[in-house]
This record gives sequence, C-alpha cells and structure tokens, in this order.
Amino acid sequence: MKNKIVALATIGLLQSTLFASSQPNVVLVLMDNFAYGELGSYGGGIIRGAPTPRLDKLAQEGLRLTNFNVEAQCVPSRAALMTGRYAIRSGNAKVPFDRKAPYGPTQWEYTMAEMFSDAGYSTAMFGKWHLGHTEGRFPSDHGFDMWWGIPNSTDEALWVDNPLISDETRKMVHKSEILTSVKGQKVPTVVKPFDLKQRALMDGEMTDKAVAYIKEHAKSDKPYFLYIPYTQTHQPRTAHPDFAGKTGNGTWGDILAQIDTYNGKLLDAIKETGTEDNTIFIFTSDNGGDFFDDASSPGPWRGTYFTGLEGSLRVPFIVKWPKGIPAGRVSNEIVHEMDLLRTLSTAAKGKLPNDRIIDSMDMSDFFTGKTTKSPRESVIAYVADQVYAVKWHNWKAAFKELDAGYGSEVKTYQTPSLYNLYNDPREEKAISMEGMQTNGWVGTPIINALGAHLKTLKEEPPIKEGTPDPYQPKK
Ligand SMILES: [Ca+2]
Repeated sequence: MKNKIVALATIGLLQSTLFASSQPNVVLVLMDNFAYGELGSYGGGIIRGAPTPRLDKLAQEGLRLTNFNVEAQCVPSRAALMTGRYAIRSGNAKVPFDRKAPYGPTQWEYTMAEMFSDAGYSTAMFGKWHLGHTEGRFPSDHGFDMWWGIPNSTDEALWVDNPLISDETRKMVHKSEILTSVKGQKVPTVVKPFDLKQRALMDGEMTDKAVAYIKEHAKSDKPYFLYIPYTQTHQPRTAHPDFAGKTGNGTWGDILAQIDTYNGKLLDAIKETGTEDNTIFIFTSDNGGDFFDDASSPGPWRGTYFTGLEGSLRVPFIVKWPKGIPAGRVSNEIVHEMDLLRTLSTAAKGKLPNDRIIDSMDMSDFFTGKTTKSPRESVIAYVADQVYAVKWHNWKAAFKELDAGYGSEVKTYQTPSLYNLYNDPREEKAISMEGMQTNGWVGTPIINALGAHLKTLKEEPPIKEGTPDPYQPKK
C-alpha cells in the first residue's frame, strides 16, 4: 500500500515536472518611443546609422509583423499590454500630469505578470514601469516576484540636472530614483538616484541583470516570465559610454548599435543555457517616435506618438519560439499589443478571468502557423480618451487627425476621412467623393467595429482616471 502511494506520488511528480517543462520561458523586450523604421529588417539599420544584425537574424528565425498596433502614449500602451484591455477601460488612457493622484492599473485588474505567476512561473521585470509610483501600484504589486527600475519615465532624469534652474529651485524638483522591490514589499527600496549619468548606464545594467536572471532561472524546473522594458530610445537619448561615439554616425546610430548588442546578449544567454528551443522571445515597442528633432523613424508611415497616425500606432514586432513558431515568416495581418495576454496565456497554460471585458485575442493558431490569418480584423485607435480612427484590414477611417503629437491642431471631421493604407501609407490623400462611390462599402465594417466597441463601454463603464484602490466594479 505504502509502495503504491509512493508510486502514485512519483507519477504525480513526474507529471507535474513534464507539465512544467512544457511551459515555455517568455522574454518580452519592450522598447520606448522606438518606431517602425529602425531595424534593418524593417528598412532601417545602416540608413539609421548602425546595422542591426542580431535583431535582423531574430526576424529570420521567427515571425515578423508589419501591422502590429499599440496605443499612442507610454502609459496607455503599457496598460493595454499588461491588462489585455484598451487602456481607457483601466483608467489609463493618457499620461497623467497630476503627480499626486494614483495612476496605473487598480489592484482589480488582472495583469500579464499575474497570469504567468498563477500559472506557476517565476516573474521579473527590469526597466521602466510607467504604470504607477504609489503604494500598491508597483510591478511587485501586479504579479512580478521582483523588479528593478524606474516607476515613471526617463525624462525625469533631466529635471534635477537641469542647468537652467537655481539650486534653490532644484530642491523643489521631484528626484527620480531607481527602485527595487519584491512581491509583498509595500515600499520599494531606493537603489540610487536616476540622473543623467545613470540614464546613460541604465539599459546596460538592465541587460546584465536580465542575463544573470536567464542564467539562474534556466537551471530551475519552474519556467520564467522576464519583462524587459528598455528605456532607450525615450528622450533624453544618451548612449552608454561603451557605445558613445562608436559608430561615428551620431548618438542615434550609437544607441541603435547598443540596442542590437544588448538584445544579442539576451539571445546568447538563452542559447548558452540550452533553453533556446522552448523560450519565446519577443521584441517590440510601446509606441512610435516622439516629437523631438532626433525622433525615431516611422519608415513608410507618417506621424509621432500622441497621434492616431500609422507612425504612432505601428511598431516593430518580432517573435521567436523555435519549438512553436515556424521561422522566417512575415505577415501584414493585424495584431494588437493587447493580444499578447491571451496568446501567451495559451502558451503558458494560464487562465484569464471571465468577469470582465478583455479585448485580447488569441493569436496562437496564427503565430504557430496553423492559419495564415489573424483573428483580429480591426483596431480602435485612441489618442487619450478620444477615438481618433478605426482600422479595418487595409483601410482606416479617421474621425480626428493630428499631424504631430505636440503643437499641432486637432482636425475633427463630420464625415471621417477614409484612407487605403496600401495606396497611401502616409495618410495624405483621403479617398475622394468619387472614390467613395466605389469604396463606400468599407464604411459598414468600420462603423460595425466601432459600434461593437462603444457598446462594450456602455455595458462595462471605464474605470475613471485616478481611481484609488480598493476598486470593485458596480454590479
Ligand atoms: Ca513610449
């Protein structure tokens, strides 16, 4: 009898080990204000000042998307990525300027890190959170076993070092810091100030920590989820001293070389530990280029972040998973960053709550090559809490337009401007009235997609910006 119990227990142990080992490790690299046209595989590379051989090779080894969509600003994009919901739902439609009010997802939201954690993963984050800097809103409150990085954004590195302010004023300026905390720790530990010197070193340190994490956790039976939101190429843009001046093509070229090298280090660590086959590696970005003179290149598209233009919404996306995703595919099918939650939960054998609207769509069959079609046909493009456009296949209807994210006037249309993105990637020539006679049918699926979305906002009203914890939706 005893032997039987031992045997059963052994079988149970074997089963759980087998189950665990079939769950892939997941490394998610998120760039910042890094637009579509930077990597060699997206028409950038040497024309932007540095070749990107490692990330180009990654594209050859995985699936590369040319119609991967995000939200138009840092905070909403990260909220959508983590919750699998349009950012308006979680009260994070825009970057908040009131520094006292809480922002980021409420505790009620179910994040990607919580999904992985509940599925038995070790979880960690190194980098820029930008989803809250108050108690209960740090990464370690949202499913990460540990994190190291900055709670807000990198422009804060400029504030305290601003040469234009007096020392007296300097005392009043918010001092940004690198923080770290583990799950269950209410107040993060301050690691060091985040100033301009540290800003240049940041991504290098993140890479070293991520490499160490990969090497340590590759030995474990437990799979891991590692989220690496790099801080370059958000302003202020400063190459690490190891890369500054190396390309001879200016700061942008140096940083591009740095980005390629750092991603190469992550990929090397995965390969060296023999875990390459069952590791999902994703490279993408939170939004398009910003509105500074040295902003990231949108490639064939037009526009900066904080707009509804394709240059704001379409970012690079490469996913490699030798065990699950055929190599060398390129697709123009529509995918949204929200879709990663459901797709990765399928890969991780995780579960998602069914008591709320989750916009995320499962791309598993599309990513693994069972079908060539994405289940997603449309995207609602928000700028802050306003619907600017609706994308449907290769068509786009703009209800509002902004030429640039700063200093530009909002144009609002009574009848939306319609663009065929195949013919007009820069959205410069709306379909004419004559053209509408043959193309007017597109209005129907677009209005249907928008109508279906707006209906869900009525059924489940969005959480208001600045909502404190504890939050519970009204029944
Ligand atoms: Ca950003």
